[in-house]
Amino acid sequence: MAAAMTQSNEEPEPVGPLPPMEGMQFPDTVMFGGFYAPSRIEADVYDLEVEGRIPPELSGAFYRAAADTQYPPRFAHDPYINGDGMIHMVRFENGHADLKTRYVRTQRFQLERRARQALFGAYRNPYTDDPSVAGVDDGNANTSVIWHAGKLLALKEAALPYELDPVTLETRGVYDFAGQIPGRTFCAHPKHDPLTGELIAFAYNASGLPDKQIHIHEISAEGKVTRSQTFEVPYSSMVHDWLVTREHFVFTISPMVADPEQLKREAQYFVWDPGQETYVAVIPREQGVSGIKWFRSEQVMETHSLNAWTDGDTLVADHFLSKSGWFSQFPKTTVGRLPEQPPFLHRWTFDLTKGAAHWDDAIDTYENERLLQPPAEMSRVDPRFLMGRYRHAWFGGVNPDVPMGEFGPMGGTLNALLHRDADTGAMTRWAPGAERAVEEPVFVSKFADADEGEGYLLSLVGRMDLNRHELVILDALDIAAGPIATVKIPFRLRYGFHGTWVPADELTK
Ligand code: V55
Ligand code: FE
Repeated sequence: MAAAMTQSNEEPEPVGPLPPMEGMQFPDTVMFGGFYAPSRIEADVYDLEVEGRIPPELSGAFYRAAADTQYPPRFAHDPYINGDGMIHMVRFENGHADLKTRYVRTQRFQLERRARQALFGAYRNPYTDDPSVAGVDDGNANTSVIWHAGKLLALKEAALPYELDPVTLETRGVYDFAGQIPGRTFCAHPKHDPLTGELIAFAYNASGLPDKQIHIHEISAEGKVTRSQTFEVPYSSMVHDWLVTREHFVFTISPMVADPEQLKREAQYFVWDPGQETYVAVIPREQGVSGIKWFRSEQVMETHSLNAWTDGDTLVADHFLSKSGWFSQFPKTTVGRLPEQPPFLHRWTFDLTKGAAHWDDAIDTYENERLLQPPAEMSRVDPRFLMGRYRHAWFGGVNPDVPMGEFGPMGGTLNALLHRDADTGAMTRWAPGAERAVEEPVFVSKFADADEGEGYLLSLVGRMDLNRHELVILDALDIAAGPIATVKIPFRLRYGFHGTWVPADELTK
């Protein structure tokens, strides 16, 4: 594998001393220009302008994490995901909406601000950092925001979480679960078990460099780590997301690979290696890693999961798969620069009487169905129905009336919101129109014991036509009717990734 990885059609960027900083100018590239340019605006705007009427019972806060690069990067191919964590919060109260945007004061952010320039080099590559920051954690808290055990946490899979004040967004510091978590990383996609209130998480490359271990952490509703386990994977893969059912954990190990030796020679952390296989690990929650079963897949990367459930010996996994992984973020591949392959919504159905104890013995033994022909990504289910059989799902998709751009993890070309009803197979769509893009939606139920899906769908919308953003509120079971309310944000944010909703009564506890 390592030998194959050194063949590249593109000149690698070597590791070495950082180039001198050439003024305060972001690169003239797609990722750093136009509507994708860093925003860097920390703002408080009270009583945002609203078109329509915000439902008065919508009371709480919408949070979203974005990567908003503070200083021009030191490497030309700096991926979007290397940007500094910026949190977008819209607080709803009695039909009013207030906006707050704040950078997470990570160690990295503060050191760079003091130096007035980037000191950390390539994504996750410590050999490219300025010597003045040697050994300093490079966490940038830019991928997701969750609420657990009364704490608001900003997440990054390459580091530990940062805790924030949920009202002021002030940074409280690195949160290591009071020392209960071994290792230097957490994940951006932990799952809340709606029945137990537990937070179920994993961590890969927890040594801080590419390695072949994955940790699984079970954290109680009160924030106590009740179990941490470790298992081995065939190679060091990017494991961005996963699936959790009431009975199983499911990991997809895909050819987005990292090599600790290569990092000493080349700047880029991940490489798509088409010579590598995709493997799937299914682990029983109760028994733990000793009950692991390996399956083999066609060559894909799970870009994000949607939901999964176990029914006896059958496990159904709905997730988004791409045949190229995230090339656009990590352009050097062993086959040169290929166009990014879009993600599609697939359903894998496993027969759990099959599967092998070791990946070497794994064979293809599951069904694979594409649930939707056009590309899709960035989904939500009603969180009360996560890990079990569910009916309603919402996700970003494609507006057939507007030409589609290149796909990337910033979700920039997801220009419609889709609702899928698994019981009827019905699909409905709301598309905001040309030069507008949606983000991953958040679902808010109308009241505590509302039926599945009975609630609101909130999504940020990028208005490229007006160089600003807005937040739309849709009836989750009738998105085609269009927004109930549109909350206007008077400036452009940088596109975000994932976030959450916290009800007002939780915030004031
Ligand atoms: C993603 C985002 C990341 C990351 C890895 O959504 C994958 C894709 C914002 O950080 O580190
Ligand atoms: Fe993600």
